[in-house]
Amino acid sequence: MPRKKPTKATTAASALTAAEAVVATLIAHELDTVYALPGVQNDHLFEALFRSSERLRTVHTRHEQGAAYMALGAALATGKAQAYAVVPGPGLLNSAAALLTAYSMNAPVLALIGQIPAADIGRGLGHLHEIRDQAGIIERLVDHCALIRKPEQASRATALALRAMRSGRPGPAALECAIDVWGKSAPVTLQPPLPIPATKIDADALRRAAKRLGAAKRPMIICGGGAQDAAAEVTALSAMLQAPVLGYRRGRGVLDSRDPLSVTLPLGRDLWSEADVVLAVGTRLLTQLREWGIDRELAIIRIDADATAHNRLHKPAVALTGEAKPILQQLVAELPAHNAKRPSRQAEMRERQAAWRKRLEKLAPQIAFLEAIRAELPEDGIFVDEVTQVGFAARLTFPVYKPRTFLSPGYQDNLGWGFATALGAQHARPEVPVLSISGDGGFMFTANELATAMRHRIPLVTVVFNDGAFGNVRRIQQELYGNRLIGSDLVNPDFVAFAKSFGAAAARVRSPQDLRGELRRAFANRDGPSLIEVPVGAMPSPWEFIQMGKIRGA
Ligand SMILES: Cc1ncc(C[n+]2csc(CCOP(=O)(O)OP(=O)(O)O)c2C)c(N)n1
Ligand SMILES: [Mg+2]
Repeated sequence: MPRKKPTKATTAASALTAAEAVVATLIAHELDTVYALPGVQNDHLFEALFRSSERLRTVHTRHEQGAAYMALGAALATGKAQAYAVVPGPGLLNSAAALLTAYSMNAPVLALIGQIPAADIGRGLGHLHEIRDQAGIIERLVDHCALIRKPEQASRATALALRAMRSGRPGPAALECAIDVWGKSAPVTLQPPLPIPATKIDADALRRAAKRLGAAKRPMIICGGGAQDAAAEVTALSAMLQAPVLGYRRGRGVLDSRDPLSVTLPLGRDLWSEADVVLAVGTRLLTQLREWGIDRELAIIRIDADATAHNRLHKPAVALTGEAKPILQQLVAELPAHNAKRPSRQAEMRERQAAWRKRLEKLAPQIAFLEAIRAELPEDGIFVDEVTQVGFAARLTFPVYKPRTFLSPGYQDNLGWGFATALGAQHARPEVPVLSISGDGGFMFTANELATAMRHRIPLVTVVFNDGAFGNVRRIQQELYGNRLIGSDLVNPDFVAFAKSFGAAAARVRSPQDLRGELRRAFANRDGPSLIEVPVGAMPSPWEFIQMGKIRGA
């Protein structure tokens, strides 16, 4: 479909239901899928989805959290807006952890949420799925929400929500619509995509940033999720400044791990202690400012889409508000006029990375499995992280080559996000292999969505590391609470038989070498999902490499 130019002009009015207007507006914004779970409040919406199913696919899941996580995964893998639809009350609440995660990750996810009859909202009459102050609950989860009150408003409300999702700090939005409004029809004027305000770059601040960076002796760049669309600019700046680039969870893949200047957390902390200027791109810097510490010798230059984020913890030397890419483009253009000559830091970084790799060998079992995965996952394949031992190690050691190929849940770090999020990523990017890792604990949060993977033939490859425990919790109880184990042992199904019972391909392997072979087989099977169970023992703790404490300041 050719990209429509944003325009203020609107098309002529024709009679549409509110639901049809929303669907037509989603299509005009180039959405191609709604992840959804139906119910009576939304019957008219599904009727409209049925009628438009050639242009807007409906992918139904087995639980609302699956629908919302799939939309999140699709948004993270594509960088484009995605939508999900659920019934009110329990439907909304079932999807809420994913919506919260989308908020935390600034991911453009649109929630379409049903409502009880319009005239009775707020009256406490006990309608099906009624919940007190649904709008108030939604308001805490998103930056933009609205109730569609009549069909005439539906298209513009949708376009406004989709614009809000991409303006300022990006993130999710929600639209509510009552059971008796979705199906009402009226002459509706469809709202084409509204122009997204371009980043206005503060020229003075930009010059000051270029001067500071240009004069820096030991500059460093730290990337968060907000840098994912600025890989070329970060790469250019890193080379010009000989600045190492730290990416941990959401910032991984912005600079290719094969670049010697690309570093992860432990070495990043050492470099933070030595740096005189840090360029922070699309990151909250919470770990750095709260855990690692800061002093007057270190000047921070912040680029953040959210103007209110700059001064929350620390006043930066220079603050630039807006999308990272256009700001960094100008910085790349301005820097040569101010840039000092610096010796190459490549050899130094290679050496220091090697020294850290030696220390990280403590995580040998995790690293061996990750090496097997990296060897089989193509360069542009997507790795979806989880809150599990192999995931923690992946954040520290897994080489990532491209942006948007390492999906990690950010500060929610919510157990159980991985499998359904990965399903969404694979659904939205069918042309690349997606690999999901989970522990036995996390996998069971959304394991029911294997049915969704079968129904929609989603060729996701899932590796479940089974230690029969909430292993992370169990280890903490062993090490810090005198081995008083509570609530951390797990009784599991036979994961291979479980996956096969859905019709999925499944296998069990015990060694990294056998995992490689099975992965190759699984990636070749594009016909549907594959699960590989890896029985494992307790794994060494990664926490000494993650929570490393203060290194600067008083
Ligand atoms: C939503 C949510 N609930 C609880 C936790 C706390 N938590 C962190 S790790 C963990 C155990 C993970 O178990 P599993 O998935 O089997 O991975 P393992 O540590 O055994 O590798 C728990 C319960 C969390 N991070 N998120
Ligand atoms: Mg486990």
